[in-house]
Amino acid sequence: MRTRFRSIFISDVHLGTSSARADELAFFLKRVTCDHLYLVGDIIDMWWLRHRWKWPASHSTVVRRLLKLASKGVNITYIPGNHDDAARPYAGIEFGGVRVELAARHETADGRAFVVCHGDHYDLVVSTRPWLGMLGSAGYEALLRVNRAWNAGRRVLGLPYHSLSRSVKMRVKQACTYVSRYEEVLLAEAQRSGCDGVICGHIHKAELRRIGAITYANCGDWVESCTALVEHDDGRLELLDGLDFNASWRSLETSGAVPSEDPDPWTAPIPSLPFPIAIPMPAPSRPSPSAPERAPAAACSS
Ligand SMILES: [Mn+2]
Repeated sequence: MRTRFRSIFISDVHLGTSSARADELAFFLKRVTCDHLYLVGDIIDMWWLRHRWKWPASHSTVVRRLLKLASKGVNITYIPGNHDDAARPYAGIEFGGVRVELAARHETADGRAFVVCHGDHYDLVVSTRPWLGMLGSAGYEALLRVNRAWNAGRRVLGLPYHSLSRSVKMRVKQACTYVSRYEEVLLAEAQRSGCDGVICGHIHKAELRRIGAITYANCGDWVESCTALVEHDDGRLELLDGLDFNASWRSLETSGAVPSEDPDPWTAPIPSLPFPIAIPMPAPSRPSPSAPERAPAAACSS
């Protein structure tokens, strides 16, 4: 049993960093289905992987569940971002049902056209000193690390999750002007290309807003806020809080209202084998007592 959408857009997962909320995303991916799934960049953080390899099992689970959706007929479009730019040369190629594109054009069920792109190309247009160059840098990683410690403390006290890094970021005035400039530039881009809107990621700030005739949608991220942009069957777009979505699924499953998912066949514990394993073995052939003894090797050398 899965929640159905027409399309799902996810960005900025940053697999390969300890900040990726891969457990939550894996849980989410197992409970949704759709016709179109767009991975809107920065899915795998190749920048970070170059420095420090961090790949817990949950990160593989995310990749596997994506491939599983592809095998079930979901059209997956992967638009690499700046952190997974190493995948950009593969644009136009399909791997395991996942099509790589630099940007895409998505038409909603109600006939609106959207430009789908990661959005990092507009960094330079937006600012001469791109504040978001920090994303992926040690500074941002440190902020996320503080955020994890902060939330571990809150969990102990029984308090809900609160993104410290997000509130710090949003208080920085420079960041605020950056975000609004970024949105403006992408809106202008959508208008210029004759589309009804733009769907992007990159700045880790989920948004769904209509400005004039143009819609600006940002998928957010799965390192802090865990958000996904979804399109319903009637073409209506909605910003989904992944943590809320997962929480309602968890309560349905624990209450027994829906059958709880089987454990992943790949991650489920391997059943123990009966030991000793009963494999029929041929009887060992023994030399007959009449056979002559082989001469010792030393005797041959003379
Ligand atoms: Mn990015």
